[in-house]
Amino acid sequence: MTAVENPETPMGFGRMHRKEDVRFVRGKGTYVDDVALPGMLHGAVLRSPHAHARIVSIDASAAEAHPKVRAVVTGATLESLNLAWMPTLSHDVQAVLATDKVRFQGQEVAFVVAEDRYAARDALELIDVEYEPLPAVIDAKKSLADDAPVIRDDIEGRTGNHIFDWETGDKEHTDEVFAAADVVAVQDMLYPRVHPAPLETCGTVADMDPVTGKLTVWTTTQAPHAHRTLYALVAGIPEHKIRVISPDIGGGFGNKVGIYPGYVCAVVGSILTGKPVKWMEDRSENLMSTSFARDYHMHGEIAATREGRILAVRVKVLADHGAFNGTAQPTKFPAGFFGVFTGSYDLMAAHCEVTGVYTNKAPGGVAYACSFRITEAVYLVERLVDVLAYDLGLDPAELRMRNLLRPEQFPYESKTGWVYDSGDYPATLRAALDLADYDELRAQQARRRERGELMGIGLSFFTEAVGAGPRKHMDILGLGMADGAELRVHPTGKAVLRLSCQSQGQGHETTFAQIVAEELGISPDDIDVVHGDTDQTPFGLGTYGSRSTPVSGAATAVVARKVRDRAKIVASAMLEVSEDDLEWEKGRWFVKGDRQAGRDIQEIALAAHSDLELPEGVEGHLDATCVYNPPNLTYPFGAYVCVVDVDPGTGQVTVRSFFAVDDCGVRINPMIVEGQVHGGLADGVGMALMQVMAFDEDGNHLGGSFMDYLLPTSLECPSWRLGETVTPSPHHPIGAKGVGESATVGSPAAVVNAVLDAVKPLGVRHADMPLAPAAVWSAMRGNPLRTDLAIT
Ligand code: MCN
Ligand code: CUN
Repeated sequence: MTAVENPETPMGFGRMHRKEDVRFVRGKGTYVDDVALPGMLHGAVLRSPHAHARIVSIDASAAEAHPKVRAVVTGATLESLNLAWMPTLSHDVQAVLATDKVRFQGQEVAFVVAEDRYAARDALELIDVEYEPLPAVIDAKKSLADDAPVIRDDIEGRTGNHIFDWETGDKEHTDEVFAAADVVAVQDMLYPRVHPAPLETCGTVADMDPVTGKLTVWTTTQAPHAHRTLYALVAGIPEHKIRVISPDIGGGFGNKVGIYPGYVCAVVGSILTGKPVKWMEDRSENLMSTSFARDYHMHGEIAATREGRILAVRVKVLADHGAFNGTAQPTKFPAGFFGVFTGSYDLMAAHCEVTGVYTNKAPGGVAYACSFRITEAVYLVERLVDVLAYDLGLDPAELRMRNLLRPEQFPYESKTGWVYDSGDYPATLRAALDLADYDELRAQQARRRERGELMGIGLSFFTEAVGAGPRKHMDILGLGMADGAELRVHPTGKAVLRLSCQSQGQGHETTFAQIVAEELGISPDDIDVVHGDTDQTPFGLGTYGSRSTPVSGAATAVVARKVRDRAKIVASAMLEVSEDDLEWEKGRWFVKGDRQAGRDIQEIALAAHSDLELPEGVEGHLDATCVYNPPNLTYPFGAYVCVVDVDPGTGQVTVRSFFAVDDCGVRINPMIVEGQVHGGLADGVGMALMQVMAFDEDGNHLGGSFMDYLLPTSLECPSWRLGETVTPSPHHPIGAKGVGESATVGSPAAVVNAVLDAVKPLGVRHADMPLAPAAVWSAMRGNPLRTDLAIT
């Protein structure tokens, strides 16, 4: 890790300690669970023990009779309030509390509101639910069988588990290119179901004021405004009577984008009792029932010439969406951003088909530091390139170098219609190979192989698409993807910036202040960033798909520039010169040719609040607002090299070193960017080597605790070695691209490629994640495992 070179606050971009850490390192953050209101009650959720069962009856009378219980909410209660079903962010509907059937293990069946958390939990035991178990569909591959039980029989006319077919690219042309190609490499691969597992689980404190009719909801959400709109639409509460507050968040990683039944139940509990109600899930509940990611069964094919010129990629995907997530993203793109599966290469043709299916698992396919399916897309193409290298007997670095997009091709429209904004890919790959001393690593590998040691070197090159974004790509609830920013400079030159995005640990209070500092020359220490409160911030769709810098960051730069323009008018009045005679240098306007004659931003701010006479039609004060509607996504990219050692006896993988060169355009705070990359690389090691949400045949969830669902720790991670290249985004006001999910997206393929490179002498061409010792050991013996069903 690079040390913080400049601990002093920079007047703009550069390394600086995170402002929010002053409270975090002292344990002074305020999380949802820290919210305590007078008279507050506590909720607990009763969950289904079955993956698939008909509900015969629910008898809550004993629970209701518990002296500390204030209310028991069931699906029937919700039906009477017209709240039994809620829309998911992906245009499907989910039962808030099951009424007819339970459709995954852990599904919400009833909600108890009691005087304390313990009583609420105890009372759950008193609810008598009679179930009639049904066969469960766990394997996506079996969900389409004629005799598979229909999971979503609540949807009229539904006779099977097939949800959608989606395709992109030119099938005919792709097939032609494949038919004429010298070489076609084919590989089936699974990106198993994983869970974001943030440190803080999900929860809500709901407070419906019976007098004013105002509902205040403290909740763990990455998108407070989207949640408010959804509450308004579903519950019929006027939007101005809802305040969603997302206080400090202990990690989101996509887990806190959606709305969960527990949130709605807390709101209903507060409406029914007239008291504030807190619901906080525990770890097992979080792991069992909240948003999952991946679960993509991919069949990939790559066509090339004998010399290693890649011509085309063809893909078929079976996407397991669990029980309630009809589409991963908007109806336009039911496979999310999987369309970027052409990766970073100059292809002639590409085509993919995705089939989505329901299974008896928690709603899946949403998010985990993923940019909505780009993780799967990058993994697929980066594995295919390695498989091709294996078949052709070529060095994977050389094969990538020959086929990467060239700088003069940007802006580049991919064969599936994505317009990559900027990049110099060969330079970034070269930087990573140099950083890793690639040739020396290969020489060392050859020496070790002679000694019977299994050392592997794995590469990946990824292109991300972040900053949703134009409606062409994405919308939620029919809303666009513009985000607002408001900037107010106080009379003494201190400022407050209000944003619609929400930090879950990314350091927004620091970096967004740095953007204003860069534009206006006000110290970041003098700028407060307000977010996470719908009453205090402008509308916008929040933080996911690494969109804060691409969208809210752009809004921040634009709003600061508007303030600068206003400051110019004030300065011209102060200096009694024409605006045309003024020139800006960071923090002040001065008279061209006379640097002494100028006014700094603090003087201007004071004057703007005084009785200074301004030109006709110009208002006083120094404020501005901006709604930024991004013209395109931003496309960060990077090249990763991973080095592993595999124990020939046990299949245990040790990640010896990892070299990562990321290009996210202009870096606002390089220290924070590096932190984001470190976290994402750890995620990648976790997914490649140990994380999987497995199920047994009956749909029992086998990952309900961190004893079973394994997360990487510092012991499994090497000391990351980072490099950078900087290719600004041409359409972003400060040239920045998002970076929050880059390393999670890009690194799993590098780790898997490294492990497979290590066991290549044994003839292993592919094995599925997670490459836990049993999986590697089995692959080494020619007997690959189906990891999502076999490993716990
Ligand atoms: N940044 C920068 N220069 C750039 C790009 C980004 O200094 N060129 C800074 C940003 O200003 C911000 C941070 O890096 O402080 C991440 O920025 P960005 O890439 O815009 O991503 P978001 O802020 O929108 O964060 C979302 C992204 C997502 S979608 C997931 S999932 C994820 C991630 O961020 N979840 C995280 N990183 C996380 N980090 C932490 N600690 N916790 C999570 O839950
Ligand atoms: Cu895809 S996880 Mo992040 O977008 O919140």
